[in-house]
Amino acid sequence: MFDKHADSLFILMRTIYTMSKKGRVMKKMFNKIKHSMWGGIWFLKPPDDVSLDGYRIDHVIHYTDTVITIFFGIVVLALLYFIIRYRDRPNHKAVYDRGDKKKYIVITVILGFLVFLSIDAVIETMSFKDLKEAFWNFPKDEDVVRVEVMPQQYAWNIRYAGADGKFATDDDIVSPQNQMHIPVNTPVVVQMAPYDVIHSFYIPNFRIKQDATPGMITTFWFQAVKEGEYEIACAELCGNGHYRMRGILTVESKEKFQGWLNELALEAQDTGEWDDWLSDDSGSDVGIPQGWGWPWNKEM
Ligand SMILES: [Cu+2]
Repeated sequence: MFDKHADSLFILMRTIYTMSKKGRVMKKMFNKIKHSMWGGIWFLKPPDDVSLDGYRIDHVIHYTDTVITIFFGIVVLALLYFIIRYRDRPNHKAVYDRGDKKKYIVITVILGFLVFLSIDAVIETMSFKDLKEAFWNFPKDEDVVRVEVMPQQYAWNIRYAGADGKFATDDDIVSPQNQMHIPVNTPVVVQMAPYDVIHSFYIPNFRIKQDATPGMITTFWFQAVKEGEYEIACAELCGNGHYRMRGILTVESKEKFQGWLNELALEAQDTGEWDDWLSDDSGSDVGIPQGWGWPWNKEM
């Protein structure tokens, strides 16, 4: 008799324990969802934004997410309403309706305009404002770091102007493949042209994604506000080795950046050949193009 009571007591305690544990797990899950929604209504936390103007892109995405979620909710509610309101039931006769009465046409046009004005028009306005104020508003001051980027199957080639400040000259500095360094709090202007096919220069932490199109030199700019190492990815499926196009963008102080450039310049003087110290790029079938680079396109 006592045993039986002990047993039920044990089962009860175990149940309470499991439930409380489950409760904690549920709470944890809930907190996680709440936390990830904090940055908008994304369920995944976006990468840290470490750029001057990345917040603009985030705003457009958050706005889009919010408005389309509202419209989605309205559509689902309307569907539910009509499903219940016009369901099949005794003594209910279905009536055929072409929906071409003036009233319906007016409602449809108004709804269409509502969608167009609250989604398309607003996003378009936000985007053009951002382009004008930031992304197409290239820095005019002298304190700018210029970089030439030439993606190829399957690596990133990065070039700096060197001491003379001019590209396509002997003192250009070419960094080891897939390694880009920039100074913090300084505008970086990039000119990019691919060696072979279409690639796309993507730095998620900066909200920058720019296609590299054969036959074109594309210019874009960004500015880092936080030091650190960030990922460069190719965002255009460019062939079998597409996944290998992973680069590292190092953001460091101006002094460190200058030091890194000087070191590369010295190394190049020692070997007399830019790409010698890349030849041990093990297992890579990347043929590094010789003598790439172009005089900086001032028109941009
Ligand atoms: Cu690529």
